[in-house]
Amino acid sequence: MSETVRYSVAAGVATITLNRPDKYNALNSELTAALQKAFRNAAKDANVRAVILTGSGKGFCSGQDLTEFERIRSGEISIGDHLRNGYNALLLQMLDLPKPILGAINGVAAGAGASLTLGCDFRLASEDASFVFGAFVSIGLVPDTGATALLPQIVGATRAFELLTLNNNSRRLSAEVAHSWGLVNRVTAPDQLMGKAQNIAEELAALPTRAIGLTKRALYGNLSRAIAESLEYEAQLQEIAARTADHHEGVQAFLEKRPPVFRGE
Ligand code: LHQ
Repeated sequence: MSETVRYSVAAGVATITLNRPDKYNALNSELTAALQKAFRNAAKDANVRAVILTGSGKGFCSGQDLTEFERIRSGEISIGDHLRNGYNALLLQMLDLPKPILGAINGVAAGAGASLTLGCDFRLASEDASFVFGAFVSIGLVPDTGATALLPQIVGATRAFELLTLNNNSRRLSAEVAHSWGLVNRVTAPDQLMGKAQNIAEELAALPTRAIGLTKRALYGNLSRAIAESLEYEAQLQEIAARTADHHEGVQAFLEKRPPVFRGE
């Protein structure tokens, strides 16, 4: 398996680790494909009865790798298809996996990285973790990877709008507030994160796996058509947003390490 994702199994628990620590585990095409493969492996291995998703280093996942955007901006890759084949397929894979997924959120989760935490069934956050749901809008894009469907369900529409617009890098949502808003199940000391994640995952793995899979279907199955529709709608809207001058400015500003100047164009 690709080095951009580490995969290991212990005591019925598969641990999938995003592994581009110098980029805060930004998602490039290789990493997204490797993640899809890891979830396929976890799905078909009968010895795996629970999954942990975590990140290596200081970040959980910083979303789309913005250095890869050049290929999207040049038109070499369609942003809608990039979402459909990459992130949307991955999120549906997570929601459809008939085994529990525990997100062990070790650091900052931004953009599609924050959306991936919503695809987990149980979120355990380190005290060092934080969320940047406004990362999409900060680069002139529409929230994607299911954030527009899942976030309002978890925190309510009022908080979802605020998070998806004003929750930028300088106004990160801390693990503590995320906990009080019901966005994460538990918060723990950083050095205890992986031990606690393994303990909870083993507890989940020891439960009747079929019943857990069916519980996931009951929880998300009714929503899955709505979520699939939302994912497709996000992809269509993203194609529009990606053509705006503000999006180009947002990405350019990040790459040049300067604040963006948006003109509403
Ligand atoms: C990065 C990234 C990154 C590359 C940190 N890329 N290098 C998907 C597909 C298609 C279309 C559209 O949409 C999407 C969904 C999306 O995910 S759109 C949103 C994409 N993500 C972002 O815009 C987040 C950009 N990153 C940030 O805002 C910050 O880096 C965060 C808040 C993640 C962390 O901030 P800091 O703690 O201040 O760390 P840093 O900014 O210094 O980042 C550490 C390193 O990681 C740094 O590299 P360097 O070589 O300078 O040390 C960053 O350049 C790199 N990095 N995110 N997404």
